[in-house]
Amino acid sequence: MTETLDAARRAELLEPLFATGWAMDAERDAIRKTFMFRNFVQAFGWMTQVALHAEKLNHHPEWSNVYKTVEVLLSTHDADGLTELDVKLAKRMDALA
Ligand code: H2B
Repeated sequence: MTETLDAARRAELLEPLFATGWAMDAERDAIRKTFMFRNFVQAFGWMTQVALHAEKLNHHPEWSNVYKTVEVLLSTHDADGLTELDVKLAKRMDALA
C-alpha cells in the first residue's frame, strides 16, 4: 500500500482519474484537482466529509480553500510519490463532490 505505483498500475489506476479532472503535478509525483462548489458552505461541508475519510484511511490531502474553490494535491509523503492510497482518496473525493 505504501509502495509507489509502477508504470502498469499508473496506466490502470490514474487514467480513470484523469478522465474526471485529475492531472499529474509537473514538479512532484502527485495528482492535483480543483473542486468548485456552489458556495462556501458546500465547499467546507465537502472538506469536512473528506477529512473524516482521510482520518479513517490515515492518509491526508494537501489542500487549500478560497470561498467555493478547493485546490487538492495528493501524494504519499512516506513513499515520496503516488501510491494506491492517493487513488483511493481521490476516488472518495470525487464520489463525495
Ligand atoms: N498522508 C499522506 N498524504 N501521506 C503520508 O505519507 C501520510 C499521510 N502518512 N498521513 C501518514 C499520515 C503517517 O504520517 C502516519 C504516521 O501514518
